[in-house]
Amino acid sequence: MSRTLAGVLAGLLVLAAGVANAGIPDPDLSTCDLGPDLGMTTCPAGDGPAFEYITVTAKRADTTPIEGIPYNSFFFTVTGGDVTFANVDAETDANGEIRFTVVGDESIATPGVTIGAQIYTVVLNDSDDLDCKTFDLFVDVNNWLNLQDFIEFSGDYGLVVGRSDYNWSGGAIGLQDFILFSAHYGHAAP
Ligand SMILES: [Ca+2]
Ligand SMILES: [Ca+2]
Repeated sequence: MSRTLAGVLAGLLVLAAGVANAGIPDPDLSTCDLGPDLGMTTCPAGDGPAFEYITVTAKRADTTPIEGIPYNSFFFTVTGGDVTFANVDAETDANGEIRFTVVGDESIATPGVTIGAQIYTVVLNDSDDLDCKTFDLFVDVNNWLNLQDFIEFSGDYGLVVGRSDYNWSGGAIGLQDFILFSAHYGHAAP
């Protein structure tokens, strides 16, 4: 479905929601929030790891949460690079919340991207900065995780260096960071 057609259908859904008294999201009271992950690490191949989560909360103008809005009624605007969203939940829960994971690729430059959310045709007055780092930060930034990147990573191992803290654990470089790096070793941008 094209974005334009999706927007038109979403607009009709807003009307239907109003008629059914299901509630229309308030652009100021509805929010998008990041976490618990502190940031996203990207592979040039665009295959993860996934950032958990973008949580969008839908609330009416009277502050009550809106339950049951399906995931495909949510849209995102992203500046700073290309990312892919995947819904974790099928619809908003009793708190009006729905979660999405985010995966980026080599198009993202430090420090990251800014993400805004839209529910039906209602653009929320809330956006968040998602901090990003890449496995391919080192030496040549050639969109390929090769031996040079590994050598640089090895030099950071056991130290506190933000660039290699792939699991966003506060700067410490350890086994979990190595496991993440290893899983993407050899990957390159398509
Ligand atoms: Ca590289
Ligand atoms: Ca770490």
